[in-house]
Amino acid sequence: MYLDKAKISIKAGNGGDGVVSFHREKYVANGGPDGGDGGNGGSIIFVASDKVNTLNNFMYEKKFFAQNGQNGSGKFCYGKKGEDLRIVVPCGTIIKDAETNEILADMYENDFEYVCLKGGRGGKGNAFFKSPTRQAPHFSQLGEQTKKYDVVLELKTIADVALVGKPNVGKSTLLSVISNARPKIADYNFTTLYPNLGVVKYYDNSFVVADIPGLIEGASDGAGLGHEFLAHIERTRLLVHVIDVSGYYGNVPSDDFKMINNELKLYNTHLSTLPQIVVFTKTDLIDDLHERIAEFRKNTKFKGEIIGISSITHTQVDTLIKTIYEKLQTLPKPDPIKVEKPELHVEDTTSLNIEKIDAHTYRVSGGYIQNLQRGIVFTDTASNGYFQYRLEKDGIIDKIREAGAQEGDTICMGNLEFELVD
Ligand SMILES: Nc1nc2c(ncn2[C@@H]2O[C@H](COP(=O)(O)OP(=O)(O)OP(=O)(O)O)[C@@H](O)[C@H]2O)c(=O)[nH]1
Ligand SMILES: [Mg+2]
Repeated sequence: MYLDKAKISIKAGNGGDGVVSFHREKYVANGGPDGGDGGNGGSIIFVASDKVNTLNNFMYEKKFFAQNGQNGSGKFCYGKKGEDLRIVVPCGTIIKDAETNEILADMYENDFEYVCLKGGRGGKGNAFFKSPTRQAPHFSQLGEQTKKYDVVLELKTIADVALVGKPNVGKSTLLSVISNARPKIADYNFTTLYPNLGVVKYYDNSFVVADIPGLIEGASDGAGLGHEFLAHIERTRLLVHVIDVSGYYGNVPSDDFKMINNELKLYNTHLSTLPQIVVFTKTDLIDDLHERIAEFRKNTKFKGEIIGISSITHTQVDTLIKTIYEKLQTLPKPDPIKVEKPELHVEDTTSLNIEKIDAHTYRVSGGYIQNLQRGIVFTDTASNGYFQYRLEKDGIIDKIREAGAQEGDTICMGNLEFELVD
């Protein structure tokens, strides 16, 4: 089981409602308003971690809803804030808006946090609305209601180095010798079915190596495990091209080298332009390494480093680690993928739509109305008066008339219906 793409639903918590409450105490007449604010809802926060390498956690769990804020209460008590929901993803996960496919974030660095959805704001309690002219407000504000969104998570592993080569040449064995990874190793093709990552220590420094399933001729047409996993090494800086030099299976190292390079080219030009270090493995089985290297150079014209190693006897393994580390110092780290859309949820407090639904009925909707109505208690005369005042002042009534509405026509706004009068 290996998941490198997942679609999940996320929702920040709703804001809690503010409340209407008045101070009550024996012998104290007309206590003032003491309704507390609602708590903010919890946010949805993605966290990058190098402790996980797959998106397997999202195989069954698809809904991630943060906690709602609690409603306020009397005696100026604030509602409790909803808890944030932190969703841990492997480093290198790209988060996209499922609807538009735009990139929201690249979870590039370990511990990087991305606040994808902010919790809904808590509503104000009536104590907040007290003013010199309004001593006893009988209204409070509702909490902000949040929306559910779908996002796609895509894993584009961040490794500095990738081991490429034919199956069974000893890639996983090498990874197990140089790093903390313990991949499966066996004497047959396609032992490795999914990418493995390992951290290689070099004195006080370290780098990350990815071991991917072996490639065979025709991988670009889907042969073997195909090109599927090359997407995982697109962000590496260096390829370590692993070749079985023993000839035990009748292979010719220079032919293997050309075949793999051709497959890389067929997959995408970027991978085939990465610098390579050639590693000849299984040198414990031969005693003419230098002749084999010379022949390889002659057949391939390869001018880069060639290091002969044995993962069994550990011959030259330290030299290889040092060579890789030093080469990496000359290669800049790739930049994170550019974010196309910085925010998933953009608060809309301005849009306004006026539509005629029949001869004498108009519907007014949009972010402006929703935002305004959130703070209105229609059973309260003062609050209601404020609503009407804003509709006039912000020119909404004029716009409704411009849309063709006449005296006596019905206007619908959210749950509210009223007649247009002068
Ligand atoms: N003698 C010898 N055998 C080795 C060496 N390195 C790996 N092997 C053996 O080669 C076989 C294949 O090793 P793996 O590490 O599984 O090879 P792989 O390249 O990861 O293979 P796939 O996952 O199938 O692509 C195993 O039997 C290993 O024990 C080596 O340096 N010397
Ligand atoms: Mg393997």
